[in-house]
Amino acid sequence: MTDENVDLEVRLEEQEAFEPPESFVEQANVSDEGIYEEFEENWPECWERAADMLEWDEEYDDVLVDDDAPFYEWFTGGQLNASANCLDRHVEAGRGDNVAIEWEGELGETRTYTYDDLLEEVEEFAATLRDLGVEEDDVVTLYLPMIPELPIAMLACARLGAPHSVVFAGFSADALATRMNSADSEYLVTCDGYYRRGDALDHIEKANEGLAGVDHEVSDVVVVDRLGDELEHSLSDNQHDYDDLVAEYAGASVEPVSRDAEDMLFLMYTSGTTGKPKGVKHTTGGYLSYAAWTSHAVLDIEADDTYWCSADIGWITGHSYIVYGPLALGTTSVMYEGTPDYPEKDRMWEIVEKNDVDIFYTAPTAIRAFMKWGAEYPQEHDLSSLRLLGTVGEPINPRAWKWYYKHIGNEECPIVDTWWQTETGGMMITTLPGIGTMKPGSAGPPLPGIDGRIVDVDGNRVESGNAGYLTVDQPWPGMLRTLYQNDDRFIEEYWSEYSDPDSDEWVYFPEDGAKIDDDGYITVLGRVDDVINVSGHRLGTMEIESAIVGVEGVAEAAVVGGDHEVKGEAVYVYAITEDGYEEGDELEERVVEGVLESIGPIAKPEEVIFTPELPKTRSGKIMRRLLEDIASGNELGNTSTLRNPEIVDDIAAQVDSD
Ligand code: 6R9
Repeated sequence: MTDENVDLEVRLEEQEAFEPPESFVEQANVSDEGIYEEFEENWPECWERAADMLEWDEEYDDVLVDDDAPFYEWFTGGQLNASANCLDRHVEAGRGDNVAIEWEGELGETRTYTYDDLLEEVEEFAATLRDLGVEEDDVVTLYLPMIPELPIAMLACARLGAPHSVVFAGFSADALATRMNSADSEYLVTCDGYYRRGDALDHIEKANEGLAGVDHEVSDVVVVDRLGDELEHSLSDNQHDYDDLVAEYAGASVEPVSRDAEDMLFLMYTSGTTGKPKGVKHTTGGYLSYAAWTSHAVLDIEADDTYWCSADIGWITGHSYIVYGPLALGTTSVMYEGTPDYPEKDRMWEIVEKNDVDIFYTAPTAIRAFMKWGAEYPQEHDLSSLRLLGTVGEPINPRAWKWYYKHIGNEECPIVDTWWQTETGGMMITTLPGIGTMKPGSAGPPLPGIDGRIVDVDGNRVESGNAGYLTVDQPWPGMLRTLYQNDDRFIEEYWSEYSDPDSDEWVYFPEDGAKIDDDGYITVLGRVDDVINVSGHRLGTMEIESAIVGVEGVAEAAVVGGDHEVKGEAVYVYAITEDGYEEGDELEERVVEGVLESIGPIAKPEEVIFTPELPKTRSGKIMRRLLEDIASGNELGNTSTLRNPEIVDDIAAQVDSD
């Protein structure tokens, strides 16, 4: 490094606050600080600003109805269609030639869909689905990787008023079956396979295996042919080839179905405290307006931008910020099929350069990987088109933040560190890029209109400088409405901790710990429930545990998250063998296999530690914190409350020796 560079590194390392550059502020969608006060004073009417981002078939009567809290309703009486908002209105406004989706396959092939093209194919596929019998309110499951047919299918469902339930393609057959069963879903859209690091992966086999586990009749399955001759597959009687169907309906037009604002737009399953994934229900009016508003205010997206969110559409981030938010604003959304280091470690930067990407949104785990690979990869490319950077999914450590700021943003792009969840539908805590000072590591203040607080166990606000629990004390349009067909669990999971039902006070509890500073900036510390966050993906420890205790030879298991340099957290398994079974490689392999089968590769254990006992409190609870500390190599705290303190040293010694 030159002296100049060393100085720069030192300066950056010491700097704790960063101002958005003037050039950014001048053009920002939101740059008036008064917006915070304006929202506070006009709450809930302030949310009309979000609803105004959309085109309504029927104007709404009320912004918020809270008669039956926490079952809040937004924009009641209003009617709209999400696909019409993402497509038709841009075409009608003469912007049909604008590129909607710029898709890049892993092997380098590209597909460009203008808004005209996208509308055409969405209508064709909607006609197909309708002809197969899909009706309003039928849940259609989409088990597809990052290919254009995924957003096309989502928008085709939205056009018909049929909620979609996207299952991440990396999830296992079991996970697919569980989700289809839970949603009583009778339709599936999937594909033959896709590419990962240049290899053709069989996907249809997994889909078929999943279908075999569905407990009701599945009427139709549509299969996209992604791999062509690369993978021979046969279709059974109720399975149809996507291209054949769409060709049959070439040029079809399908009127978008007007949906009530509160009608379900989609279901998204996510991990929670128990072993069973939760079906988070999002609605048409509130969700879409919130996704559009936050895309406008936080991501600063404008119609003539090229915007790239590198998440997978199988997660909420992809739903809100690859598909619905950006397309509602009429922008160009880049979609990349593959892995960031294929064929080389500069793939992301090559895509940014080639497409003149203006705004880039990714996860801290990706940034840590880029950092590890080295600054020479981004340096090979001209990244000067970038105007704004964002992160989501997990806390970002200040070092990674600064690396991103310097090596990707060239110290010219603000960074928005956005805290939110599947359940919140869109961003909740982050600086506004044209207004707020940025503090690396801290997400920032709650967005205008969002009443985020940090409280102690009794629900009282903590003094600044202290840690506590994050709560949201007022509803917002993008919030989940319930857990699918399980209102009780909805109340129990999110509204039981800090609410006071007797006085009709409802407080949303996201299950995150956080601290707050003098300026009201919130640093999110991580989950306080049994959810771990591996590379920004939410996994329930109970889900993984139940997969492991299903493995022959395992008597008991505890799963915890341990620190990991790139993934943030990694899965550590502590397992007790059944009598008559031997600890060792063979059983370890079967444990790993069991996890892969029931969840998928994202949950793959980093380490399996066999132990004769698990550390337990006197009341018999597994001391997870202790197991986490062992996995992370931390100092072990007081173990005197344990029933079996001696076991801790035994386990720790084993982890050290591995
Ligand atoms: C969008 C998404 C939600 C959980 C959430 C929290 C963690 C997300 C974060 C963050 C710190 C951020 N999380 N963004 N933690 N800083 N900027 O990731 O949804 O998959 O439901 O995960 O992720 O723990 O509770 P989801």
